[in-house]
Amino acid sequence: MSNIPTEQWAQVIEKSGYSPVIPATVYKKIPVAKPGPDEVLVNIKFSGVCHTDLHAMKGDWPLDRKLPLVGGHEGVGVVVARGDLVKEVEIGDHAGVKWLNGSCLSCPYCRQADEPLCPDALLSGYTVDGTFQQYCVAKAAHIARIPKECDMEAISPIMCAGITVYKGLKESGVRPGQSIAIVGAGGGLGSYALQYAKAMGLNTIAVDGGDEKAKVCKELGASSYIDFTKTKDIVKDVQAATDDGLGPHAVLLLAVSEKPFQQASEYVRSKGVVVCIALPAEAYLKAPVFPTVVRMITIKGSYVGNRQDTAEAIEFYRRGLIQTPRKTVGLSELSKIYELMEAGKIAGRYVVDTSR
Ligand code: 8ID
Ligand code: ZN
Repeated sequence: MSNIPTEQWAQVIEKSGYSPVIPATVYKKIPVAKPGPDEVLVNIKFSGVCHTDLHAMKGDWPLDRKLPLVGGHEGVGVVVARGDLVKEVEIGDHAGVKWLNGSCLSCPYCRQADEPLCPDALLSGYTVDGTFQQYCVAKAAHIARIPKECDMEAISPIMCAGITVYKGLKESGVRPGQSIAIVGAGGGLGSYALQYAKAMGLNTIAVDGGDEKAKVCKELGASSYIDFTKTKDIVKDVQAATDDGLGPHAVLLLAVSEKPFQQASEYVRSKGVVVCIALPAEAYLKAPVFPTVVRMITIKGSYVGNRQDTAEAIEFYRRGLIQTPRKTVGLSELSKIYELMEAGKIAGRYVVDTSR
């Protein structure tokens, strides 16, 4: 433990809200926490910035979080200390700290590997301090194992964005050769969804807005791109993008906007599956009963992933099937990222480097 400092740089949310003029997150020095008996301390090198972190800062979800709070849940670094009960993680291992920081491992959900549903789940950067600091504590059982050959900067957003869309694709039940609409495809989750879907042999219909998002989506292998800001009839356009014109077999909803949640059940193919992943504040799902019934549509939620999903999503990356289109800045510049995110101007992901 001798090389571990007692103080470190962190971005701390001190109050709720959001204003580009007076950012709610403050870059300052705070004490380094000590890991408990079943925990590890990870020297975070890089962390992706997820739209969830912006929700946490604004406090716009119906879920309480701690304050003051260190946000962030896509952190990757090196294990520098471990509690007495930890046997399976070595000092020097590379590890990822995910949204699911810990769970009880004994409730009916945990026993069946639905750990994200654990009523006592600890959430990084929400109910416990997260990865926008240089040293982060996490439950040893839940850290992601990062192969040493993987670049820590590029793999960091897999810890949430990658795992979440990988799990969402599994939940959609689509099979190779089928088609999927990815709504919000040019954003953080979307840019991974396009790649995992392509690696699984799916045709992808990317939906997002603007030319920069179009470019990223095409580069990541989207079969077609529909600009929601330009289309006159999104239902017709999405359906027309499928080979037989009947619509995609599934839809992944990744856009932080209520409207697509109303539209998806209209353009998904009969017997298709709409997977809700984005969490726009105060939004409602609405679908007309008659066509939903007679077209046998499934609408479901999907929430991060379990430890096995994590290992699988990382393995796709390790095999070279997934890239991270990204911009990297210092941790000190976090508020600038929130401004761009709020304006919907981020194509791919922003990553922060905790050393600057
Ligand atoms: O486990 C989960 N369910 C989970 C995990 C991680 C993140 C859920 N999330 C949630 C986040 O909290 C957030 O609400 O998923 C949402 C998306 O996160 P993100 O990918 O990190 O956000 P982003 O990078 O800002 O991308 C959002 C994209 O949506 C597009 C934007 O242009 C942007 O590219 N978009 C919007 I806003 N409205 C759109 C619309 N009407 C749209 N794209 C198509 N149609
Ligand atoms: Zn996230």
